[in-house]
Amino acid sequence: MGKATRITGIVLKSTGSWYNVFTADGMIASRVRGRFRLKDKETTNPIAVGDQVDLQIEMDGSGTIMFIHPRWSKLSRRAAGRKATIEHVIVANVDMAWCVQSVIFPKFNPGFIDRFLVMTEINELPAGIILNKCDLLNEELAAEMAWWKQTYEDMGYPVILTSASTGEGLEALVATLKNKTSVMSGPSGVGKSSLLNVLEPNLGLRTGEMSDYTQKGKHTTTHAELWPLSSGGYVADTPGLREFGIWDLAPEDLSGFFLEFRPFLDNCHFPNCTHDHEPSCAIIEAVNDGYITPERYKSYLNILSTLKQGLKDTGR
Ligand SMILES: Nc1nc2c(ncn2[C@@H]2O[C@H](COP(=O)(O)OP(=O)(O)OP(=O)(O)O)[C@@H](O)[C@H]2O)c(=O)[nH]1
Ligand SMILES: [Mg+2]
Ligand SMILES: [Zn+2]
Repeated sequence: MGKATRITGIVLKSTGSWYNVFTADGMIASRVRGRFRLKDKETTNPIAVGDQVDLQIEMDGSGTIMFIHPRWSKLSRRAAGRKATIEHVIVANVDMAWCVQSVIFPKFNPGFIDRFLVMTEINELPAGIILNKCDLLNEELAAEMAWWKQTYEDMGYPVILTSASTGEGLEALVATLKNKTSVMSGPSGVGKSSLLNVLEPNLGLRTGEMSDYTQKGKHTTTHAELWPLSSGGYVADTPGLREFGIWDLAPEDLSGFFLEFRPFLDNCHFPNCTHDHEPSCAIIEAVNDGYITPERYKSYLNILSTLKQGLKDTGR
């Protein structure tokens, strides 16, 4: 037999044992060599959706993944239900990450957004926020959401209000997804798959009912998958998350990833200030002076305490 064929492609879907790799020769169902799985124990998935890989084509037409190209970006989080030392890469090689929230049903969750933004800042990944189901807004909630929109926009994050039901905001969304690779992440039931179905009706993604009892989603999407957009580019739909876990961050480094905290960080009395109890803290002063919102500061304290608890849990 001659030299084995090698071909490069991008992983559009991973089911755990099989990967759909999109190549110049079409989609090739591929497997991993055992050694890749063992090589890096710090991650749940050494090969993620979005990875660029080199395949060797086997006799039966399937691929064997021989090489993973270095990632130039990633959206990752702490692996669920495991120790804080394990990373889960949601998607690799994306230009932009969107945190999708619903304004109600399930309840808007700013704590989720703030954890998401910490991870995108750590990974230096541009991020934005989608506030979906705005057809369900009443006057009071609309004012509240307008406040959050302004708050995050002031930090430099784009915020788009959308409705998969009425189509509101979808033009803006289409424009920002065009010719880029983007990812939609967020809690279950916020409408990630519904939004993509409206943008790209032939996708036919499965969408879920809401649980009447808890008003939470039912985790309808079970795998991350990249979809080509007819306007150019790709978008990844991902499974809903209960919480966006932060991976590999020392508590004292957290404040640097709250963008609006940055101008004040050098002015604390103690250089290793964690801004929760220390005297002469410039962050606490900035909150009192109205430069940092109490909501974001509270969110910071919540995350700080989980990071400190995480250190205890792992015995570090
Ligand atoms: N009123 C209203 N309902 C919506 C909207 N978008 C989605 N829904 C409904 O919300 C429910 C959940 O939608 P999905 O698209 O499955 O949510 P998801 O974020 O993909 O959820 P997971 O796949 O579980 O993570 C479905 O019943 C949708 O019909 C919206 O803009 N307005
Ligand atoms: Mg879904
Ligand atoms: Zn401080």
